[in-house]
Amino acid sequence: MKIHSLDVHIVDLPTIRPHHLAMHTIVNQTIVLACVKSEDGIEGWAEVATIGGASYAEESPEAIKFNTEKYIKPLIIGKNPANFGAISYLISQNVVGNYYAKALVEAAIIDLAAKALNIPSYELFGGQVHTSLPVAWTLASGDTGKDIEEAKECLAAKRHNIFKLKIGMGDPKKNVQHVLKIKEAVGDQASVRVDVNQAWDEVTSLYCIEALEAGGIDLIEQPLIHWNHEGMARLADRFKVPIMVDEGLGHIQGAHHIAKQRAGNVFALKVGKAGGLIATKKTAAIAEASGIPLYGGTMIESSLGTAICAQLYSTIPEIAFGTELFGPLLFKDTITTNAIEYENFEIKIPQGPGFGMTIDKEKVRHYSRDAQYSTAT
Ligand code: MUC
Ligand code: MG
Repeated sequence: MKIHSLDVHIVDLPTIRPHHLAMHTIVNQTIVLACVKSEDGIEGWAEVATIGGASYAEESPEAIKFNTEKYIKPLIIGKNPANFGAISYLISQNVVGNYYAKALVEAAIIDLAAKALNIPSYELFGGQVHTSLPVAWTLASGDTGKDIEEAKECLAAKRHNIFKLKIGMGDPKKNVQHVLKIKEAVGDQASVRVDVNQAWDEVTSLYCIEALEAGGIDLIEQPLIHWNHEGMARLADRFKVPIMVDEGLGHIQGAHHIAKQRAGNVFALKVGKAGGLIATKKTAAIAEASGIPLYGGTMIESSLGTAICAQLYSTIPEIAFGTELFGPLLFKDTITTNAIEYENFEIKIPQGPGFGMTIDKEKVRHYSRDAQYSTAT
């Protein structure tokens, strides 16, 4: 079997409410979709997401699409999708960086390879260890009262009992008070964690983390700018509450350095930032070998991107801090005909073939930015 074509679509999907991060407020989440087709017409689909154009990661959705079409596509046409590891290696030898683009193409080829074998993609990664995984919800409405209401609804519906609060925007002291009010409202019924998205300096981190730790907060995600590994190591050494590295963790070489320096004592995995499923699995191995616990992160992907991450995370034995694969619940609409299921505070791992999701091409057409799409397929 050979890969015959690759198409990339930028899709803007509205969210159910504004989602506030330090660098951007999401009202329309942009996802990038890729479709690879074999000569005999089997399709492999994949999704990656980034946040706020180029404000969160170095690659914007437009850069992902352009570089995939111009520089990665010629490397994969005519190749056998069953050899997806060799194809990813070839891409890495010819394209520097561009991790989200690489993840997108690799995942589409894996979907195709698994569909051709009529098996779920996780079987290509050692098979499933988990059939479901704990799933956090991010409270990021920007309003304490609304966040408490949202948290209580989630608890009552048995949907989430882990809450992550985005507190990088605005006054750090007020944000800490906001977090502590929410923790007080949910008490021992839930784990409350914060994501600072790189917004604090070390001095601010010292007094804020002290107050958060005293208030029973369970995890502090990326307080410092992504390059400040030494600062992260000092914080991880100083506090009992775990300091998780997210934006600071990308390629596997960086993961190795962070592990050696203990520049964070929990790793937030993400398939996009690592550059694909193979690299994510390698990152998990680096963490395992270093005694660093894992968290299954998200870039707020819709159902397809969430299925990709969920299937891969399901093959990793220990995900001690659970996952945050809530993406589909934040979107008003979906680009697949089947949905990701959530039950009893967990995400159910989608079953195959491929990543287990069926694309709704009408919806892709409807939300796609690409005017060419209707004629291209
Ligand atoms: C991030 O930094 O973790 C994940 C959940 C969320 O609300 O934002 C993202 C990105
Ligand atoms: Mg984060």
